[in-house]
Amino acid sequence: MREAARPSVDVVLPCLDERGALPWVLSRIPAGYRAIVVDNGSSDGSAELGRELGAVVIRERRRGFGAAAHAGLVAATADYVAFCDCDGSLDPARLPALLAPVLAGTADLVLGGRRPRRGSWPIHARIANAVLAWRLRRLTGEAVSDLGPMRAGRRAELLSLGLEDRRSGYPLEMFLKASLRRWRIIEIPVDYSPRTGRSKVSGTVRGTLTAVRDMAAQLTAVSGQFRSGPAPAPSGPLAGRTADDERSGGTSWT
Ligand SMILES: Nc1nc2c(ncn2[C@@H]2O[C@H](COP(=O)(O)OP(=O)(O)O)[C@@H](O)[C@H]2O)c(=O)[nH]1
Ligand SMILES: [Mg+2]
Repeated sequence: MREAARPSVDVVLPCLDERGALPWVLSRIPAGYRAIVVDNGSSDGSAELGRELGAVVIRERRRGFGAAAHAGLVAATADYVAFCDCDGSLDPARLPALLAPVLAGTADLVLGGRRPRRGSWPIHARIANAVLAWRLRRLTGEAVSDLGPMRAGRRAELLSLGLEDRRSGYPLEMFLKASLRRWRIIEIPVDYSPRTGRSKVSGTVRGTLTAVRDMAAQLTAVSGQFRSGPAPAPSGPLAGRTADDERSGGTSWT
């Protein structure tokens, strides 16, 4: 019973009209983990379905992947937090493999490096992703092949990064700030399957342009800091929750 009150791992699932994928995604959440579906204004009944299927559902009114992901991080209470898309492209059953190095204390941030199956990625997304990963390797020295949305870390440390992007730059900002703080970042391969339902980012021109713009802004903002050397690792106990924590600003529990 204690485990239900305080899960070991909270899984943040940003969700915008993912009714078709939710049953499979939630059925794949590992035992002892808690699913937090962050409904980002769905009009297809995702929030109600998520609740029916036993997930914690919170609402985030501000649109944007980062707004949804961050609202989930702020709502989480477990010591460990994982992120996973809610579209059926990534299997939550893989999460314990990502958590293992964090739990063992050998990594601070674990990224799921996507290994695309046939049909899971339009060609422009595949190319853009490879170019981005190459730039990130050069800039940061981290051995990453992909900047995927599936990841795991410690809640207090993730909050202490003070992430500000609320759209498509959120995963990149997390990676860059973690690298600047000299976090131990590792990548673990994860299968990437064709999503269920309609894509909101890489499958649309508007979503792709927004993602490119958001990521370019993140790179511009921090690349100077990498050139002048990584920031020293924070000393003393990590700050824990940030000023961004208050659950206002559009997030509400349902
Ligand atoms: N793009 C986008 N995705 C959102 C938003 N809110 C929640 N999401 C979820 O974020 C995840 C990633 O979006 P997705 O459309 O799969 O992006 P793609 O994988 O690049 O095609 C999905 O689970 C979406 O439902 C939002 O405002 N914008
Ligand atoms: Mg997707």
